[in-house]
Amino acid sequence: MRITNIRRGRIFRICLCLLIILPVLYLLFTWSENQRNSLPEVRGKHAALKRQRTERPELIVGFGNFEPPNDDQREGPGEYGEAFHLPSEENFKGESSEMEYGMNVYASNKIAMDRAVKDTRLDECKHWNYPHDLPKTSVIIVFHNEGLSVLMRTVHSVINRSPKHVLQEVLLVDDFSEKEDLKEKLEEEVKSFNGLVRLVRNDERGGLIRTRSRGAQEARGEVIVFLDAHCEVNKNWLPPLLAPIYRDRTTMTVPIIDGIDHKTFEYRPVYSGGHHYRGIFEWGMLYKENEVPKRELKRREHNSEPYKSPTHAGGLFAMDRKYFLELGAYDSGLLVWGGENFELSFKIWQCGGSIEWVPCSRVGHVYRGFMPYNFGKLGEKKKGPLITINYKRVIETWFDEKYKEYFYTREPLARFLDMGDITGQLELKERLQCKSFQWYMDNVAYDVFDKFPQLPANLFWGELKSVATDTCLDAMGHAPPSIMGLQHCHGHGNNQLMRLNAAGQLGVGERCVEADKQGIKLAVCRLGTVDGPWHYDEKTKHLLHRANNKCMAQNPSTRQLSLAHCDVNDGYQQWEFKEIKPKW
Ligand code: UD2
Ligand code: MN
Repeated sequence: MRITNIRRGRIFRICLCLLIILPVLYLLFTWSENQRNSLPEVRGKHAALKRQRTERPELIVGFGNFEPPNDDQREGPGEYGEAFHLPSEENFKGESSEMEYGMNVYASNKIAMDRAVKDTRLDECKHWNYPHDLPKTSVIIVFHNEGLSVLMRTVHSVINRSPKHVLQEVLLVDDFSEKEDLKEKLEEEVKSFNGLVRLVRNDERGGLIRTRSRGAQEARGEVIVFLDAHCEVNKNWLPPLLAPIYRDRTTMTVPIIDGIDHKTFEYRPVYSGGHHYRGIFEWGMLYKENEVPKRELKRREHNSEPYKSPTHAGGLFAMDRKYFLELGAYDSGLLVWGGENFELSFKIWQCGGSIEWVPCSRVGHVYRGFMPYNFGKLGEKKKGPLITINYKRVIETWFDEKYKEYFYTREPLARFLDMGDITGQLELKERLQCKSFQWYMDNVAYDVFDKFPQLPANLFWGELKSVATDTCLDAMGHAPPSIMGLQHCHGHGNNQLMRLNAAGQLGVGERCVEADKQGIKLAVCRLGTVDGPWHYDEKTKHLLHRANNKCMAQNPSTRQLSLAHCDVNDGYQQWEFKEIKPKW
């Protein structure tokens, strides 16, 4: 085809125009992006700052760049985190709200939404400069049937104590609450923040684990921070959490949790004396804390700097949003509550990330007296204790074979539970080429064994039944130290399933059965030990306390348990282990 000169000229002009217009459009676009993302102070320099995230926090002589002024003189109930006691004529109302929420919401209603709290940080924390262009953050709060004033105090504290340019939004995710207060009233509250607070609601109960994953999907910030719905963040809590993520997007950061009293809303530190603690676990997968080993502390120059931790309590942490999603969010097979903290921790460490606890970021959390909600329909579908099912999923995915046995020795019931399908989880582990659990134990959680050594094999597991009275040794639902009793045998629950191990330890859950002059007791097992005083003789059916050379006996009239001189003819000294075989 021949192209005429006129046509050639036209094509040339079009090309020329495009050559001029396209770069101009590109420049306009990037300029507006920069405007959108940047602070007034760094505008212009922003292009250079954008991906060069090498800036480190810096300890300075004066106050740090995000350090807020002192709180003005404030007066009122609960100000500065003081305990608030209801007048006695209102105690009844307070107590009934405690029954409903597991905390005194009636008292909370009288405390200002934006009250001041005690600054519980190390003094040094006031003197850090943090990078100015910290990633925009969505604070996600999932809730189910929480008290409105407690929830809103969480929101107010976040908004008042976070740098404006960093806080993308507060995202509230309602996990199918039924409480009237959490309907229109909450919506009114949300509106008053002019878009900074967003509310989304589940169409059915998802449980906290799935609801958090949904929150992460919905969030718009580069970083997500999860908080429980009954928290108050402390001064300058956010920049120190974001700084490690800014440098390395595969770091999860965890604030130090302070306690808020569930009756008086007193705000007080849980840890004292400037010691640092970190999250670990025992082999039944109960969450524990341990003083940070010197080896870890020594990696840092200053005492207020973050340090590495094997795991975390679960509720409060910050993470790069995309990284959280790349790791598959939480295993969606985990139900409602429990174990998700381990799942995420193992996944992060084994698949190349890390967890840091941040001393300069403090957040108060109301530890409730009891769990005020049930697991709804989600709980009914499953046979057996749901939390143990979650643990089983997690350890079957992340533990090596040897370590799985540690778990089943401590929690024999778990062998019988149906954990559902974990192929998706195993595939993810494969795809991300995650390291072994042995690597994690050697390099990260090496202090676990000091506190919780490997348990010797169980000789028996099940109910411990009195031959004379057909009743079973029972922890009676009391917290240790407490007296053990006898109850009719029912073969389930945490109170009657006993383990006698090859080293003579008689255990119920994580507790140990011991004996002294007062009787047979449930005690906290001595940390770092796995042995015990008991020997079971299958012939005589005696449970011998070796140190005292006496046998466990039952008083025929009072039914009380004690140690007595061993007598082969005394039926009240005879015990049988009845193995449990749950049919699930
Ligand atoms: C701890 C964690 C919690 C979570 C849990 C284990 C802290 C301080 N708290 O228990 O965050 O990791 O261990 O799973 O580390 N919720 C729902 N749907 C539900 C149940 C709860 O949205 O079905 C909400 C609830 O309103 C609250 C949050 O999830 O905002 C955590 O629940 P919690 O406060 O009862 O858990 P907690 O603190 O006993
Ligand atoms: Mn909580």
